[in-house]
Amino acid sequence: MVHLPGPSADIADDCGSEQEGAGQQVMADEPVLPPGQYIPRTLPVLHYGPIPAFDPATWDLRIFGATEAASETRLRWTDVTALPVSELTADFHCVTKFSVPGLTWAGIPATELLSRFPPAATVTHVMIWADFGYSANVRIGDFATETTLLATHRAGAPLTPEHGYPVRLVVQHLYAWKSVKWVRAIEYMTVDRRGFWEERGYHNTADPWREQRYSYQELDGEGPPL
Ligand SMILES: Nc1nc2c(c(=O)[nH]1)N[C@H]1C(S)=C(S)[C@@H](COP(=O)(O)O)O[C@H]1N2
Ligand SMILES: [Mo]
Repeated sequence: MVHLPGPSADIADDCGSEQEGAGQQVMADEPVLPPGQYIPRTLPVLHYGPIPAFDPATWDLRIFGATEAASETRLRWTDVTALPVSELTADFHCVTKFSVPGLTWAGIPATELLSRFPPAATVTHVMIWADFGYSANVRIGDFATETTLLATHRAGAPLTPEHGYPVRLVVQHLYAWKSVKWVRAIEYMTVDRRGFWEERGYHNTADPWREQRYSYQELDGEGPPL
């Protein structure tokens, strides 16, 4: 069943606000999707390159770059599993236009990592690194949102290998390519750099509610070039 996008895009254009929900009619059981999105039958698996093997004895998560402390942090898997967790239910929006409503995640809030391993005051962005060179840059404000998680679980069970086991980022309010699977490092940056897809023609910010899909939209703010 294909779900057609709600009127949020038109409303945003008319009133100059990108917020959804203002005055629109929505059926109670119909999720409101960002413009141009549809709901697929199942959660697709989508990534570039192979699924990395996980060995808890050698695996680590590095926090490096412009840290407040002089040195970088290297967490082992047992360090990560000792951190506090929280839960999140959120829709998942891929730039290829599928949206999966109501996924339930559990994991370490990004705010928890930021408070335990603080960035320098000058940090503006983070680069989230995975195995095999995949990366995504995220503005510090998007990363520091309460709903941003380093997820270890989905639907009450550990992530499956293809969905990012042992740990993936979930930035629920951005297109899913920013939700890096198999996270191995968090780099604090004082100058923005583009990640894997951002360097290959995708939007630097990636807000699905503003339909920020492609990098050319950055030139004139919104929409395709005339
Ligand atoms: N490491 C890594 N993470 C990644 C990707 C990737 O290629 N490599 N693809 C991204 C994209 S484009 C999407 S849509 C989601 C898909 O997540 P899923 O496979 O769990 O549905 O993962 C994101 N995270
Ligand atoms: Mo995607």
